[in-house]
Amino acid sequence: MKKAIAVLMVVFVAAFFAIAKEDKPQAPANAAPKAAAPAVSTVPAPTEKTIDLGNDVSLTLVLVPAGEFEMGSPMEELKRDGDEAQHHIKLTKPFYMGKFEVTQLQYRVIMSQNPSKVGGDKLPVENVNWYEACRFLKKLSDKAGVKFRLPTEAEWEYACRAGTKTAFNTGTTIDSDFANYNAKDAYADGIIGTYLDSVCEVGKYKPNAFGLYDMHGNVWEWCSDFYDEDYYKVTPLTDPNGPQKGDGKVIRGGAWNEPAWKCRSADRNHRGEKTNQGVIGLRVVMEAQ
Ligand SMILES: [Ca+2]
Ligand SMILES: [Ca+2]
Repeated sequence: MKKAIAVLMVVFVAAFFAIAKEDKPQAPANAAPKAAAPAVSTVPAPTEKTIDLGNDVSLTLVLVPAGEFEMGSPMEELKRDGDEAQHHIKLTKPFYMGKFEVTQLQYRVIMSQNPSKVGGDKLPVENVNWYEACRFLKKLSDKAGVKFRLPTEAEWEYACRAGTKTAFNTGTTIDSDFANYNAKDAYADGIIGTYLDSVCEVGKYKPNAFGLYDMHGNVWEWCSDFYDEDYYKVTPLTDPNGPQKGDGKVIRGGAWNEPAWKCRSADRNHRGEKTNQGVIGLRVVMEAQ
């Protein structure tokens, strides 16, 4: 009798497991093996990067995304120049750009000297010619172990506009609450403002939508491109980097002594590579890794 019960229990337990096994959902015979999900980062790319220059000095950069924009100015823009014909440009690579103009402190820590006419650690370095700017960038690259360079003219304007299409990244006009320029005359529907008559500390005014300061005014900023007034007629529409030769190098953004119209996003200006002036400085670009 005991033996019969034991046999029954074995049969019962075996049947139970057989049923349980059948209840378990089975993968269809023809199902493909499940592919591993691609790694999706939920952490947004950093929008700022800070580079240590030693001696407690650092350099902060802002990530400028790849994108497209209308480079140049529309025909109706007040006081535009003939070299600003509007055309659609595509920049295929994001890049990091100096949040501020290069300061005298940053320049000195890399070059062990300061050429500026008006001294001050937080003032932008000025009175640097194009070759000196490039030497600074080379030494900075060697020190940081990353490539620094000047912006191309297209990168500069794209960064300045930060998505805006108006004469300034502040709108159809600008005033002395927004930038350091010669505000003795009003531009378009703007107002007459305070003229500081001097360079000022970087970062004093509000940044643009990319987080870049002083793109309008304070000091002109060297670009890597040669200047040619007709370049926009022949420019490649993707990642342009200027003509092969030209009348000096491009400077952008206007300066503390310039009227508003010379500080417009689209305004182009140029100087010989060996020109040192107290109104010209630079801003760095670091290639996004
Ligand atoms: Ca500037
Ligand atoms: Ca111009």
